[in-house]
This record gives sequence, structure tokens and C-alpha cells, in this order.
Amino acid sequence: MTKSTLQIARAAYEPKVPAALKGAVKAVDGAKTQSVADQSEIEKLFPNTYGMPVITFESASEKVETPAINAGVILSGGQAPGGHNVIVGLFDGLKAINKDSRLYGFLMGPGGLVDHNYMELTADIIDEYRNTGGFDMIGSGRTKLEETAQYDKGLEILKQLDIKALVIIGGDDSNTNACVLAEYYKANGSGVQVIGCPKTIDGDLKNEQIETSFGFDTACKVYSEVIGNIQRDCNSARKYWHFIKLMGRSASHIALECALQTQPNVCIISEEVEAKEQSLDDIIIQIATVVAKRAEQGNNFGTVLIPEGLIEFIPAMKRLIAELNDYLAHHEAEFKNIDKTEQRAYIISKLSKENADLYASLPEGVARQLTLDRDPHGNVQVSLIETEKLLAEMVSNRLAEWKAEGKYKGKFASLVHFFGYEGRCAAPSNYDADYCYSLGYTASCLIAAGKTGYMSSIRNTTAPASEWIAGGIPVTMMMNMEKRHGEMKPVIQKALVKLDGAPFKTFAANRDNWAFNTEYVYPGPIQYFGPTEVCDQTTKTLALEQAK
Ligand code: FBP
Repeated sequence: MTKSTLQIARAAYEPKVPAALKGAVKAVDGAKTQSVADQSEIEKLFPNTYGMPVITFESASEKVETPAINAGVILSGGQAPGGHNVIVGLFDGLKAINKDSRLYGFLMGPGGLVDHNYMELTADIIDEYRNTGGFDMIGSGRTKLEETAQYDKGLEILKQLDIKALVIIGGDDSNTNACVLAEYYKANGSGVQVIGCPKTIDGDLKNEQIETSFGFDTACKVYSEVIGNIQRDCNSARKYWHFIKLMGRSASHIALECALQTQPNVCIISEEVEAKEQSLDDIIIQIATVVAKRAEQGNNFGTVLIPEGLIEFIPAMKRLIAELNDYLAHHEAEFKNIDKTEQRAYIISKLSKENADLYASLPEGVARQLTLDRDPHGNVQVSLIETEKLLAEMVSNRLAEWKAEGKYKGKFASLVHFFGYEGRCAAPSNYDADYCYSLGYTASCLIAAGKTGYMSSIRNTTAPASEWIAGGIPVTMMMNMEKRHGEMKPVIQKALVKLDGAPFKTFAANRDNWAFNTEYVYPGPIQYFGPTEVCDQTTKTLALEQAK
């Protein structure tokens, strides 16, 4: 395989790790824990893994002889920069425990465990993937592990390969399933430990103990570089408004972080739209007002950042989507049998009056996108909904009306973009390379300490890596009960943008200035070599959140 010069140089990068992980470690137990909400229900559902203490790893004076460990690893869900380094760190950690330890990768996501598709990850394979982006070492998939038949099928291959522990690298849903699996394997006495790792570019798997999910840092830096380039382009040509949708599923963390990095003219935050109960029309007026005011200064150009999940946060749309989700969860087969040309009318006939009226008012494309297949976790695939086009079109129509009324005199030409897949497999930034390697290495320590139902955790990551704190958080601690597929389920609470948090407040304090004055920042590409203040900076979100 031909490699770029950067890839070759980057392979030699040695990830920075917490000082405690540099030699022998000992696990120190904290106090007993509780779930964030619905304590009695969660405890009942997880009798064997509820209430466990938070673990911290500290340096130990001498290494305890540990027998070789066979472990398995799974990449679950969407790609996120740094996934390979989690596996590499896990491998190095297992080998440091005992050089005869072995690591098996299950192929193409959780389905690989159930279907017994795997490969042994030997040192030569691992070395090929150090500090690389992508999940192609073993592939990823979105199969949901939720049936006992799947757990039992998985157990067959785990026993056959003498695997003591399974590491599942995934987002909130995959880590929830990892915990269900941990509970099942503990309850049935099979002894297989299950450890999770917090992955997702969306940044929505975080809480008091998990500072950030890996991949968020790199993905935001990639998008911010390109947004910066677009801003410089539009500030040069001065003739386009760019509507840029950013991935991130429900949460607006990516849009907010990119706004903090690039200072666009408008950035919509879904969580604020919901809190203020804004309608689609309110959002159109908000954007069109900025366009019109800038036009008065002769500035017929600008940038608008739109979070991928916006549509679901407009309260009326949310009610519509919830009813659609429930209805389609129970009538999927019936709906699929209906001729495509009849589907819109069919849906309208099945919805309550309020939702049917709203659904009928949507442009054909958006209406169709709302009924497309849900992902395996029952979520609308928001990345398929072209909100950027919807907003650009509606703003254009509104400006045309204002022009006719004599309220607006500018020129409006829009271009639309969607940035998501471009960033998910980027070579991890130093932050993600270090963080991921440390997460993987810590997972090996949790395995050696006999833990199950834990998520690997690295804290204090705005400090230099040597001061980072490695440990494990019981997954049940992050859980609450939520409605999924029409049923109440225990799930890890999704972290949305907090309107009273420092990142949003910083944005809110500056957005009027960014809207009407051209205050663009051009972050440039991720730097892998050079001064630490250029190469090792965290996201602005993390820096603001941790600056307590
Ligand atoms: P995860 O939640 O699995 O990390 O995936 C994140 C994500 O990139 C979302 O931002 C996006 O909505 C979704 O995946 C796209 O899914 P797919 O890769 O299946 O198209």
C-alpha cells in the first residue's frame, strides 16, 4: 500500500499518556455510585453491575505477574478519528501485562461477534495503523447487540478463542448495549468482562466523568479548517451566502465548536431552538434579518452553520417525528408495501390533525426523508435530511417577499454544503491520538483488574498529558430510562448542548458582533508537528467547560 509522506512520518509519533500508565499500575476504588436518574429501575435491571465504584489507576511500586489475557475488540457505529489508536493502546497495554496476551478484532462491527467473523491483531498489523484515521483495520457496523440469542452466539466464539474480555468502542447506544452485555455475562457466570470506550464525533457522550468522546476534536478541527476557507473565499468574492450543515446527529456540539473556532455570521443551535420553542418560520426570519442587515452595509455574503439535527428540535417537528417514529415502529411492513406515490397521503391519513397538517406543509423531499428507514437504534437518519437546502430556499423566498415590500434591497445567492463524512476518518489530531491511545491502554488495565460494565475514562485532559487521570466509570452511573422504539429502556443519557454552559454562553455573548461585522477566524489545517500551542490545543468547548 502506498503511503503519503505525512503518513510515514506520523506512524513514528509516540502518543503522550498519563504518567500513571507509564509503568506498573494499581486500581484504586472510589465511592459507590448511582445512576444519574431512575435509580431503582436501573438497579433492578442491572443487579450485578449497578452501584460499582469509580476506578482510578495510580502508579504501583512493582509489577504484579499477570497471566496472558486474550481480549476481543469491536468498533461500533460511525467512524471517528482515533479509533485505531484505541486498539493500538489496548494491544500495547495487553502486551505490557503479559507478552503472550492476544487481541482479536471482530469484523464490521458488533455483527462480527454474532457471526463469528474475526481476525487476530498481531504486532505487524497493529504497527500499520498507529496514529491513522479510519476504522478500516477491522471495519465498523451498526448491528445492535440486544437479543440474548446474539449474546449466546457471541459467547460461543469468545469461549472458543478463550477471550476473557471484550472491548466495545462506540457511542452512547453501543456503550449502553455493552453494559447490558456485561450484566448478562456476569449474571450467567460466563466470566467474560465487557469494557466500553467513548467514541463519537458528535461529542454527545460526555458527563461529569467522561470529558469528551474521541473524534470530536479532530472532526471539528477538520470542519473548522474548511469553514474558515469558505469564509475567506466569501470575504474575497463577496457574492455568496454559504449554508453549511454540520454532522452531529441530535446534539449541536459540532456546530457550536465550529462557530467558536471560526466566528460565522449565523450559527443555529438546536437546543436553543427547542428551549425558545422557535418555529421554522422564526429561524427563517432570524437568518433573513442578518442577511438583510448585512446587505444594508453592502455585504451580500456570509456563512450560516446549521446543526444536522435541527429539524428534530423545532418543537412542532419534534412532535411530528415522535408520532412518525412510533407509528413506523409498529407499521413498518405495512408502510413499505404502499406504493411510493401514495406514501405521503398514507402518512397524512394516519397522523393526528396537528402533525398531519405540518407534514402536508413540508416540501416533498423533506417529507419523504422523514419516513426513510430508521437506523438500528430507531433514530431518524438526520444526516439524510437536507436542512441546509430547506433553509437556503426558505430564506431566499422570504427575502423575495421583503424585496417586494421594499424592506430589502440586497442580492442573495446561496450555496449549500454538508460537512460530515469528510471529517470522520481524518488522521487524529495529537489530542485524539493521545486520548485514544490512553483510553485503549486504560481498557487493558480495567481488564487486568477484573472489571466489567465499565467505560474506560481519561480525565483532566486540558492539562498536559502526563497529568491526565486514567480510570474506569461504571456505565450504569450514566444511565436513565428513555422511550425508544415506543418502549421505556435503560440508556446512557445523551449530553446535549447546555444553554447555561460556558461554550454556549461565550457564543451567545459574541454572535451579534459576528453576525453584522465580518469577524471570521481562519483556523487552518490540523498541525501534527510543531509548537505545542499549535499542535496540542484542545477544542474550545473542552477548554471553556473545564475552565472552572
Ligand atoms: P455515531 O453516533 O455512531 O458515532 O455516528 C455519528 C454520525 O457520524 C452522526 O454524526 C451521523 O448522523 C451518523 O453518524 C451518520 O451515520 P452513517 O454513518 O450510518 O451514515
